Amino acid sequence: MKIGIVCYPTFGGSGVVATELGKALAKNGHQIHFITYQQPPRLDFFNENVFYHEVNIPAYPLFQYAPYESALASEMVNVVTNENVDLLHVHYAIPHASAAYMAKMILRSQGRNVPVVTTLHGTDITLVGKDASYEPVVTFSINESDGVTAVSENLRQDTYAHFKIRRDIEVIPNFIDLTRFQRQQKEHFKKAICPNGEKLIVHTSNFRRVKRIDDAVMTFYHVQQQIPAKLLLVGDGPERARIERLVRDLGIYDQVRFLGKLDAVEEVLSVADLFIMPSENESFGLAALEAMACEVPLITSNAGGLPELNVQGVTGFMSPVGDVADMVKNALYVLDDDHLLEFKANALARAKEFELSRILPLYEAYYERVLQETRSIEKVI
Ligand code: GMT
Repeated sequence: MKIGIVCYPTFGGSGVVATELGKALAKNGHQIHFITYQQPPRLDFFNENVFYHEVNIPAYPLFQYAPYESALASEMVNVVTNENVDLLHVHYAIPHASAAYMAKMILRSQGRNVPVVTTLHGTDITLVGKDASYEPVVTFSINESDGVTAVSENLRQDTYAHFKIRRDIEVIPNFIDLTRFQRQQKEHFKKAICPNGEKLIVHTSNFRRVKRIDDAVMTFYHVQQQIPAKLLLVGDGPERARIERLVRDLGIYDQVRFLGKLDAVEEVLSVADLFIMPSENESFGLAALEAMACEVPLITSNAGGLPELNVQGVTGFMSPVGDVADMVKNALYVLDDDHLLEFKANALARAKEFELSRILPLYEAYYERVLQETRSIEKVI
């Protein structure tokens, strides 16, 4: 198949899923055309089946806001036409699904039918998409997609609850490449950060409010009062300065390290004892899955799709959003040497259920189904 993939070229979950999916499809012999405004961070290698098309947005003094959606739709039309693309797969509804609809209509006017698959990732539905400024466009473009997937059952249900959706949504969860995400021998790194055998807690995110990093810090604050511990915060974003102030005000700056955006996050996860994700909402929690693959148990909230990943009392624990006292209690239980090894093994076993080789065929089968449906509709017309 020749597939056009549209995504945000960022370290964020949807961009990572789209890029890793494209790479895996290319390895399976499909021809993949990435269409983005910048080279995605994980697309830094050569593969004969991977192509990259940059969306060019010419500057013009009249534009206070550059018309990205139009430029993206035009690039989709060009790529489909020039490269004979069979199907477009857009990740994150806003504005990719509506740009894809526009491209589809232009192509149809030229006698070419190209189906569009939209994958909903989370904030495009739960946070941004619901806003009245976007809602009609999101509803329309989901309904007009030829296939729609969501990364968890919870996100699927949320989409039906918040938008008037007339079509089926297929759940295809996030996946993990266990050849990359696996526990590595990084003892020198662990010794440097935890020279006295402290327990190491890690949080990774894009430092947005929805991640409730205060709760991660407050949980750590209480944990380190009871056992020697360190906290690593990986990632960057709008909350960084505020969280740094909180850490200073609590007097724990020496025990907390801000590592910024890291590409090789698996190296940090390899030395972690516990991963903390107290999010207000989390459609799936790819960062938590990456931690589990590196044998790190979880302390998470029970928001969104997290109960579909974190098995209560087995791979870690879930607490109600904002219940720091419960997270402290659970973290101390998991970090206890009598329990830690079992939780680590359970985390890895659960991660294996989301191995790339299990999830990739679901996407391939879904593409086939959508293509067949499009062909049979064409025959009727
Ligand atoms: O975590 C983020 O805020 C980034 C966001 C994105 O859209 O890039 O991640 C979302 O998509 C990921 C991949 O499907 C999911 O694993 C994350 O749970 C989801 N984030 C939220 O729902 C907050």
